Amino acid sequence: MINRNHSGAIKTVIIIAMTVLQMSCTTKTPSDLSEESIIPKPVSITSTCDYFTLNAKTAIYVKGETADIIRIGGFLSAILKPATGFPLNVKSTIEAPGSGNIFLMLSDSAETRGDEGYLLTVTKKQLKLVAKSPAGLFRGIQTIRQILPSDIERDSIVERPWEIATGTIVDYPEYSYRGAMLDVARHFFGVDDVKRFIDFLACYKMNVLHLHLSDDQGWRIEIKSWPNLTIHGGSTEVGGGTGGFYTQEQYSDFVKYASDRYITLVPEIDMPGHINAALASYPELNSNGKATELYTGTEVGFSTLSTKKEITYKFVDDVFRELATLTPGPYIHIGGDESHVTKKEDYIPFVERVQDIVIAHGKQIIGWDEISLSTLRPNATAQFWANAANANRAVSQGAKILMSPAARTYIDMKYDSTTVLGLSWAGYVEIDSSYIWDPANYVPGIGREKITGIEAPLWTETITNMKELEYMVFPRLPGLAEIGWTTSSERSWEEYKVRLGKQGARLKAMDINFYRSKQVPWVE
Ligand code: IFG
Repeated sequence: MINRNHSGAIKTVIIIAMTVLQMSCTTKTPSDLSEESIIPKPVSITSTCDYFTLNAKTAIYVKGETADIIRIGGFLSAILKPATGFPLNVKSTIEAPGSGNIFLMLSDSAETRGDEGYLLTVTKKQLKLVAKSPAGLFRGIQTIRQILPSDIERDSIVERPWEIATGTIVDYPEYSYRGAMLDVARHFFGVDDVKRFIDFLACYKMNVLHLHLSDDQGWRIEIKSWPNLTIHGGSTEVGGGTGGFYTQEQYSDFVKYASDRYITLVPEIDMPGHINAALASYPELNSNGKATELYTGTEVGFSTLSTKKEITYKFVDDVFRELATLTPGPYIHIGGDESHVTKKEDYIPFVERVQDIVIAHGKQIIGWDEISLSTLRPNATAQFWANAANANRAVSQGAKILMSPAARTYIDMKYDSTTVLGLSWAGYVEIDSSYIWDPANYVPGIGREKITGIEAPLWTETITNMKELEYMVFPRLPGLAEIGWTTSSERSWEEYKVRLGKQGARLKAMDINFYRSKQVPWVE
């Protein structure tokens, strides 16, 4: 017999227990949306403890008939088809579809914040994705991928139920510039490799690909007014391999591939240093009128354009005119790093004149943080990589900062002393090191309001192919993408490493050769 005085208390305990159980979604199928491994971590997730089932009758309805929304529907269909084997036809509609379907639509409703925000609502009857812009829909599709079983990433049919936990996700990014850089100059990577790299960025909602297109060891983009830059300057690479280059047609192909994924391409022609490939291609660019030898080593800081020769500025103008025409994005990266043999009194006016040339061709400049030695033009961005004084000088001139601290974001750094690939001049960068930091307080004086975002450079002195690239990029890239997307107060290493570990099966299904760090509880 329960003592009457206690029955009320017991009733309360039972009600609380039921509520907790309901919230923890105890059924066996994937019915707790908040338990899914989504990277970057969304702003908010509410579970309703049921599940939506994808089946052969499911269609992807898009509201309206714009090319963007049709293409995005097709993109989702192309992701879901291989492993499910379902038709997943894309259909245009003006009103909400019937039960069992996917519905994508654009809306200005308050809940889909910003250019890349989205609202994902999954009920037993429908999966609905709403965004203010096509880019927001595309970012939301990456979340849909991640709340499906990791088998969805396989490229052949997997016979299994395709269930998605129900609930609501409201999401939008912290920073507007969330990117990675691929150095295709030290070792050349072909168009298909660049496209796979773009696929990786798309999966983790990154929106910028910075291509380091020229350096001492190679010139990788065809410039029609200076053809020998690629014919000769593109003919080798670190280690003496055959190198390679992109024709302007190939470059335009992956610019479109990137823009179809709402990824902006930022091309970099590094100058006045890191320029031996150009100096080897054209004697007239050298102060002594003699072409240098092609270089296949890994030293830096030994080359410079002849800042006092007028032909240098014709070269710069021709290169950036052609590159600006090929680049729909707002930025051109002028490099500016490690110009150790350019006198400071020559470097400063050179960088100022190059900025004016890029601006004359309708683009905004980004440069490595040394460019702040010069007077920066309006809308300039300095990419912080090693020198806090340079970054502060840039900010004092009103420039914005793109955060790429080498000790945190350089994914060419070895994980630890046993890593065969990579360099270690900035220290070892294990998974925790690349995750446990906040761009907004990493450099004293560089506050949140000065920062456009974050970028993870992959330098390729020691990286020669896609499998080696994947080993260095994963699993650090997802964490860096999360730092760009998820506000720092919502991030914690202890929680993230478990969520990352759950992506192990997904990375495996995508055939990504990732480093299985012992810091992460991998679930494969
Ligand atoms: N620093 C050089 C890169 C590359 C890198 C390798 C910058 C801006 C070291 N410049 O990083 O060319 O060699 O980690």
